[in-house]
Amino acid sequence: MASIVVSLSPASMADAPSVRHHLKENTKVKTNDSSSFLRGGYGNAFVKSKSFSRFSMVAAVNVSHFEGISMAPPDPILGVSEAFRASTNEMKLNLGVGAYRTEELQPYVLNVVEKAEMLMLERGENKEYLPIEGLAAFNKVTAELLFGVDNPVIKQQRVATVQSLSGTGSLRLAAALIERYFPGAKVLISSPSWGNHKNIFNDARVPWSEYRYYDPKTVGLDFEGMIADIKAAPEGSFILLHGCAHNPTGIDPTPEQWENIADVVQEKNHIPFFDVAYQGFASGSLDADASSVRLFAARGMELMVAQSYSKNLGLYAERIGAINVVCPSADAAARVKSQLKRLARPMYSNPPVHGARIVANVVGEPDLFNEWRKEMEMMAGRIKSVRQKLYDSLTAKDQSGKDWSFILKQIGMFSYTGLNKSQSENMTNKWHVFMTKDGRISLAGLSSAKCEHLADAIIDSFYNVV
Ligand code: PLA
Repeated sequence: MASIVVSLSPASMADAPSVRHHLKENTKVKTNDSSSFLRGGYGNAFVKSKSFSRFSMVAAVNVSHFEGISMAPPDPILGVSEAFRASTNEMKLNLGVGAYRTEELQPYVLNVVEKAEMLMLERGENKEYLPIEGLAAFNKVTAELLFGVDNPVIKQQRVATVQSLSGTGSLRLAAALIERYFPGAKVLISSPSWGNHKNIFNDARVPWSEYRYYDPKTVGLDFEGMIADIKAAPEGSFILLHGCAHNPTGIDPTPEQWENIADVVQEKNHIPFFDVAYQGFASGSLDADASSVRLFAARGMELMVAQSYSKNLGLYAERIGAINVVCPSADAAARVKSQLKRLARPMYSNPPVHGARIVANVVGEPDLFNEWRKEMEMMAGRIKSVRQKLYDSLTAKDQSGKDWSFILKQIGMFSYTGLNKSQSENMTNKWHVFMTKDGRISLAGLSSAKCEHLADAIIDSFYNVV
């Protein structure tokens, strides 16, 4: 029910003592017709003003514009961190979001990042707006890091690179490009995938469907299903592929399987759309983790790649990444870039500079670059060692003979445990292991010291909860 406030301005009140007698200031008049307020585009509280001969009456609409908005559910991934922060239990462990922690379970700022920041301070750099496409030095090194400096797509200037708001913002910008220039084109997303992929395409009004990816029976890749679904997609679809360290499964195609995927994508005239959120973080090698993208580029295909520096440089909160579109010519790349800029301008105008300068310094300076590679190997190595330790603990504790070796076959910062929703809930409610409800755990948030506790929690949840 809406209410109307009728008020009189003091000046008119002075002129109209008899009216004042009947209408006190802020008299509320109730009405049922809330729809008329919405229909009429009543943007302000004071919406209607009528002049009478001796006074002017202003009717203020007191209906709330926001009261009717319902509570959104917590984000399936970032909501886990909120719940973790709210818990007071001493044993609590946050294996929800994919964020690297030290063995002491503390956030980690890379030494190279601190060094780059010192350099930036010494240079006394300013805080002027960046151009819409971002920092030129960043755009140059980020494309080179992805494709390799000597790649023909770089040499021939066929890549349109635009700095954007980390991986998510880069995907969103690409989604906007699809919506504008490929109306009706579908994006195919792996089943399962990083949960936010669907949100991004929904919000950009880009239709999507899923292709088979994970086979729970083998705890591996459903390669035949994947190929069949990519084949069955309408010609010219965008095929969203995780460049490395598939999230959430940790299962990547083999090099031969990548070749087969490229065959089908090419055959069907699809456009490969890579999400590269973990370059160098999956295997410890920047080149190995970019090999899927380079394999497609080497075939002369047009493709898109969203990049993120959240994980590999630990720049989560700096929101630094890029969208790269490989075009058939330098001219086409310039045009595509101009359109990406045109899409970015009304969305967020231009990207932040701090993270871009860090990346440009680290990737562009040989000493820092080498140090970065070592730190990345160290991070990837720590994740691999807790992966091994978790496996060892599970096999030592579980007397049933269950084969847990799938954990060792998975790549990257996550392990897809196979725990279902209620088992995952048991992990949190009983064992204080905070994780997403799809059974994914972030090994980057695990320490060696907590492996035994985690193994106990997994075994209990797996065998005692259905
Ligand atoms: N793409 C994939 C496959 C990701 O896993 C993530 C992050 C992103 C893109 C986006 O990251 P960015 O915007 O920070 O660059 N996924 C995290 C965090 C690590 C998240 O959900 O936002 C995850 O826990 O899955």
